[in-house]
Amino acid sequence: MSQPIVYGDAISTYVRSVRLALEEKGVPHTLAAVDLVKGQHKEDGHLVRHPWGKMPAFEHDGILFYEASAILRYIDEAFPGPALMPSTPVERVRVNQVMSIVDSYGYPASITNIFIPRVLVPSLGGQTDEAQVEAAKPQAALFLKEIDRLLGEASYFGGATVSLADLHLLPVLTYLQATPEGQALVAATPNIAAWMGRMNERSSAQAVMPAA
Ligand SMILES: N[C@@H](CCC(=O)N[C@@H](CS)C(=O)NCC(=O)O)C(=O)O
Repeated sequence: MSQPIVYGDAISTYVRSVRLALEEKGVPHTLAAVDLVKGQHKEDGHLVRHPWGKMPAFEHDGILFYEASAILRYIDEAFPGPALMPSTPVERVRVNQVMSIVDSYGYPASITNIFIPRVLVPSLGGQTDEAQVEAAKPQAALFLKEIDRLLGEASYFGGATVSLADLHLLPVLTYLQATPEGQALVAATPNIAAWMGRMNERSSAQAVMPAA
């Protein structure tokens, strides 16, 4: 089996989720840099990998595909190492539900509408769109409330061991928590705050998200 290639930028949440899964499985991989800030994901070289001009794209054993949740499930199934999906239908539906919540509601509220205007835009010399951030706050609060409810008292979203849901969620919450709005939301959900502490102690998180 050849070493997989992740095409993307190390700062991207979805790239991070894929690399976290590879680390959890103990799979060495290559990160082929596609610079997000420079917009290389919109250039022809990357559009052949991902026609929507997003990241990550993933290559393994001569096949090339994209969509982070599909890549995550592939990694879990194609490589040996600890299973990242739980074994019972009830646990599996929880994992799939959380992954879908991240994609449909969590990422747009937390990253597109809070982290990017609050942190990324100013870091590049621009100004935060306060109305954009303000409008996203109720959705971000609902996101935290729901994932808190879904985690409950469990250690991880799939139960006793780390799952794809945990790896899909961690990079998004890490960036959300880097904003004052997100910090307040995480602090108000102690189970999620404790889960983040557990996740950040993992060697996978330390390898992929060194600043976390
Ligand atoms: N549906 C895609 C979304 C990927 C995505 O939105 N990636 C972000 C980086 S975290 C991106 O490429 N943003 C650049 C853009 O939207 O122009 C997936 O699940 O892989």
